[in-house]
Amino acid sequence: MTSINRRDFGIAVVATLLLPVSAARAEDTAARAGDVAVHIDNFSFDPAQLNVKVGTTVTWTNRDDIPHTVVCPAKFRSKAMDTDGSFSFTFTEAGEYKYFCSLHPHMTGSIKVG
Ligand SMILES: [Cu+2]
Repeated sequence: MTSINRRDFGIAVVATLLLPVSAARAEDTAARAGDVAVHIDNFSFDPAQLNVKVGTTVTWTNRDDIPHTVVCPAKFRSKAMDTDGSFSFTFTEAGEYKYFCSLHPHMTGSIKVG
């Protein structure tokens, strides 16, 4: 009896803990003021084009198993990011920011800030 109750309680706790995590993942790619994610996957930026508001922080995360960088000349430059490595930049000025991977220059993306 006691063990069954304890098991039910355990499942309820796990379910409660999982809920906020899956909700956060669903919003991962949505444009949120202050925090936007770009994933690097299969030699491309996803999304490659983004519109964000001034003050937004964009975080790039490398999901490939080889290193990539994020470079916007005279604006920002990441170090080589290994798998699951990330780089963040906060856009404080309006404009169009074109960037690329310095290791694979055919990988390009752009962010419009306004
Ligand atoms: Cu690259």
